[in-house]
Amino acid sequence: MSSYDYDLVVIGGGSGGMAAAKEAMLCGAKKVALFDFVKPTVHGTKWGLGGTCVNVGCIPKKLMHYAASMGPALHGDAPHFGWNIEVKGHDWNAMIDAVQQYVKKLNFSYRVGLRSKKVEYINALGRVEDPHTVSYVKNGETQKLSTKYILIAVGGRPNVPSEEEVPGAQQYAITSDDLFSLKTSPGKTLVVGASYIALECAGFLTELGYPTTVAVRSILLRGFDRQCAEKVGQMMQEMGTRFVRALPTRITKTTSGKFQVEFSDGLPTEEFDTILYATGRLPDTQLLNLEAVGVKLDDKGKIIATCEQSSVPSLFVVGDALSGGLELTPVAIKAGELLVRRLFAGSTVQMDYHLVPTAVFTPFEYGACGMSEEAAIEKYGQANVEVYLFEFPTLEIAAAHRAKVLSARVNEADVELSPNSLTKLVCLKSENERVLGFHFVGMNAGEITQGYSLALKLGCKKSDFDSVVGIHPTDAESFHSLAITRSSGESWVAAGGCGGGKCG
Ligand code: FAD
Ligand code: NA7
Repeated sequence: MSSYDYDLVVIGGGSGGMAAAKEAMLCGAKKVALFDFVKPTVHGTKWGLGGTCVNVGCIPKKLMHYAASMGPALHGDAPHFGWNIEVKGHDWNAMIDAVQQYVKKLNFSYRVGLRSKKVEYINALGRVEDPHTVSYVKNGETQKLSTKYILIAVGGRPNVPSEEEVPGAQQYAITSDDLFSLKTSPGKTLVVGASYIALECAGFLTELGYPTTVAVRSILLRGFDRQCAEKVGQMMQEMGTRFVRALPTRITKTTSGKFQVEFSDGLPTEEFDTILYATGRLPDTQLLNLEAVGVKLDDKGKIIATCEQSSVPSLFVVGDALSGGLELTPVAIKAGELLVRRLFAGSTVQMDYHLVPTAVFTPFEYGACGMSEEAAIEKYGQANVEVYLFEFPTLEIAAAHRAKVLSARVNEADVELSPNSLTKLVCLKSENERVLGFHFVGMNAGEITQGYSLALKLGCKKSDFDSVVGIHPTDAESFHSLAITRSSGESWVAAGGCGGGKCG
């Protein structure tokens, strides 16, 4: 008989925590409790069970990406192919209702999921008292639970510069935590930050028709392949997003309710309806009392762990709060499930954080698995890395003659978009061109990259790609006829042709 009230107490009911709690019950744990509590944003936004992904992350983001992608298709492509429809514009509130209704449905199903697995759900802030005790406050009274294991899965929250750094930012700016349930349409928007969250939000706001400016501190999509990151930026710019290399230095509210932004680098002061900060996220570990019980944290407050086990042996961590991890939902879920299988079902399988595929859901998506060209060269040397490239327009977009939105502003109406797809393989010469990095910028890059990540996991070579017959006409078939190397000095931009294919 266990001397503890619980086998496992999970703090945080997001992607990792929910998955681990339910899996623990399937693996033979007798009693599992899960805490989830959402601290409202400075604007009072809060949400239900399920954590960042379902409420203020992947799910509403992907739905808005989809909603937004209909804009260019309806305005540009549809009339070209004979559709006679009157598009009166976009109703922000209708979209928010649709998205939030779906999120609420998911919140409900997540509660049912916990109940059906007999996980006890406690809607309160959990705090670690000692390596085997978690406390919380209920009706003004402190309650304590004893447990064999504690799993921290508290995720993170957006980090906005302090009042000293950028006066007005904390008070007036919203973050992704507010955007997906915003009650009024954002209007003219300034997005600060150049990571995937910033670019995804700027991308869908632009496509929905809101004039959107991105304030970039240094480079786009740090950590990703540079050529692909620049391609994402180029396509966003052509579709109407404005990029400035300057940052807000002060934000004030005008009498008309707009926000006046003073900028660095000589950029003139400008008014916006909405300021969205997407300048990174910090782990939500401050209120957990972790250092007092001996848990080692890194300089961002993330938990340092080996195989998800912290410096306190009974305390584990998965998801965004893990130091050195990857801030992605499927990573949190898999790490949580594998961990509890080891704790309760005798498994020895560890989480593999390598070759994790990921996608950036910008208007033309970017999917990647493995190393960027820069990382490969840094590790293996320039002479040992070969890069195969092809840049081409998607068949349907080329046939629709989709025009640059940017061109309207510079009075060059009807200039067609540049080739919207970039196909790229980064290969290791000394291992028979083993593919180190798979990269695709284009339509449905998320779907395409998921499939190819299996090939990378299996250690595929460039010759394996060459041996596969493509599906015509698709963008993905371009991966099976890649012939132009960076070292050849030839242009990798298609001259004519039919999308990703080789015909013609
Ligand atoms: P979370 O899902 O963040 O859940 C943590 C939960 O713990 C929260 O509900 C929090 O309120 C609660 N909590 C915190 N402290 C306590 C406490 N003391 N007591 C009780 N409860 C507490 N990932 C992808 O894979 N694909 C995407 O497309 C994608 N898009 C994203 C878009 C945005 C805008 C954002 C912000 C993130 C996105 N992510 C995406 C990342 C993904 O959402 C996270 O990696 C994932 O949610 C992390 O899961 P987690 O379990 O670590 O924590
Ligand atoms: P990231 O990846 O840390 O990105 C933060 C972005 O915000 C990045 O573009 C930063 O520019 C920018 N930034 C950070 N601070 C500021 C300030 N003060 N002003 C302007 N711009 C700023 O965080 P995310 O949350 O977007 O991504 C989290 C994880 O997702 C990340 O770890 C990856 O695993 C994927 P910089 O490049 O630093 O100049």
